[in-house]
Amino acid sequence: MFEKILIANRGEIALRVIRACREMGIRCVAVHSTADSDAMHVRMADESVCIGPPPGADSYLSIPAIISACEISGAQAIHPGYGFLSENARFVQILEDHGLSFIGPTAEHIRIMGDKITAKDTMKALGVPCVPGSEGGVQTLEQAKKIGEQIGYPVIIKATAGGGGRGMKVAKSATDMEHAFMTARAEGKAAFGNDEVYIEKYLTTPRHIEIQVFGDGKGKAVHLGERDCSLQRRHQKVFEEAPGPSILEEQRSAIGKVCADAVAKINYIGAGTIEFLYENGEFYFIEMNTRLQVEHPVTEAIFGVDLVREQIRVAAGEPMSFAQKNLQINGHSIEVRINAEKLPNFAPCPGKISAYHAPGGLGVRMDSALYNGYSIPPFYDSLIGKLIVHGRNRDEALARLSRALSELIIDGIDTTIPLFDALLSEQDIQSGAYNIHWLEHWLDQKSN
Ligand code: MV4
Repeated sequence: MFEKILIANRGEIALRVIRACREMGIRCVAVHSTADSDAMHVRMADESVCIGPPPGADSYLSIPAIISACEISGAQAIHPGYGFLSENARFVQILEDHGLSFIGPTAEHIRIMGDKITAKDTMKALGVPCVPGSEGGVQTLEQAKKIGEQIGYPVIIKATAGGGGRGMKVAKSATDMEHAFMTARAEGKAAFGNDEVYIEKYLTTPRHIEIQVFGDGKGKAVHLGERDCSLQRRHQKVFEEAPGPSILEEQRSAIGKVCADAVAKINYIGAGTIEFLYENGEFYFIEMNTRLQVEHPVTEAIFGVDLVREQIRVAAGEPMSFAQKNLQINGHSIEVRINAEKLPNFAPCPGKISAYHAPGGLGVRMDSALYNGYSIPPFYDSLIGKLIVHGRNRDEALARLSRALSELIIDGIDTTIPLFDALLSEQDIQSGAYNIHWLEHWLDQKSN
């Protein structure tokens, strides 16, 4: 097992990794920018290294700075958290070439899943159901129009280097195709330096259901059910739950087995998420994320496993501590993301925390790096905490969420907390009747 791990991240996810390390008797090194000298992850780690000025590009995204911090501190492995370098194949390749361990998948797997066409081709060949669409990339407008006729409108044109909603354009009919095709290509070129696009049937009212998978890198893999992450605003998740309110046990085990078998076959190592659109009882693969996700705690809650501990174990060459037959769902879990943002426009709202009180009690987990008197710097993501609740069933989880929100105090800045009080009083949220468009429609209605 590793003796010392460097955490190439900040905020709540850095604390999450430090906590797993501590329980495993592993020492941990925090890295931080000059804007984060007072951050909780620096205080909580065993040691820390300053890696550069405030902008992410010069600190948490700086490969030389992070590798230097590894050498200075003698860390043998790096946990990337989410965001920053977590899905950077070039970074992982450099670590592999220098004998440092990356706590995550191989550079090759990150590369495959980072290109959405290659990801889809790979998953399709492994028997994962995909959205009907083009075979690979589409080079010309003529080809695009032909595919539009074949699969039927509406269609969506997606940049292969995109993902997370960037470089996507919907064409409602053949008339829209030229504009949508050209715009998606131009956005792909501008944002990612890659103008290759592919086309899919546009699903109008799906849910976003993602399957958590975990592999040992040696041909064994399991699934840990699904999360419903349909409640999003501008491709940012706001509220996530597990299990999905619309998913039946037979469907869960069927799609879960397909996903586990697929990642087992490619010797995938560590945590991964296979994203699907789910409509009329069918799953359609869209993307795979090769990292630990923000919303992983809802899966941890219902399965009673520590996903970060397992990531560290398999990265060190140890076996996973569970097999599929040991994984049973217990109850229901919901996460809400607390952002330093001002409603109704979700404008980033950094500043000084004048009072902080975290909720507690049975079935409540608050993952946050906040403390009383902390100043949230303006340079990074606005996520400042995740409130995760667990109950024996969905109604109990909802009641517990409402109770926990009533205990939570974050003063001095604006946050998304009031959004959740409002959401919890909505019948559709109470019954679980929502899709990927529900939140934006609801926010639109509220503002008019
Ligand atoms: C789609 C789609 C409908 N049909 N693909 C958005 C982000 C990226 N991960 C994929 N996305 C979508 N792909 C087809 N064929 C609708 C979306 C989409 C969406 C997906 C998940 C959660 C929220 C969303 C909001 C708008 C559009």
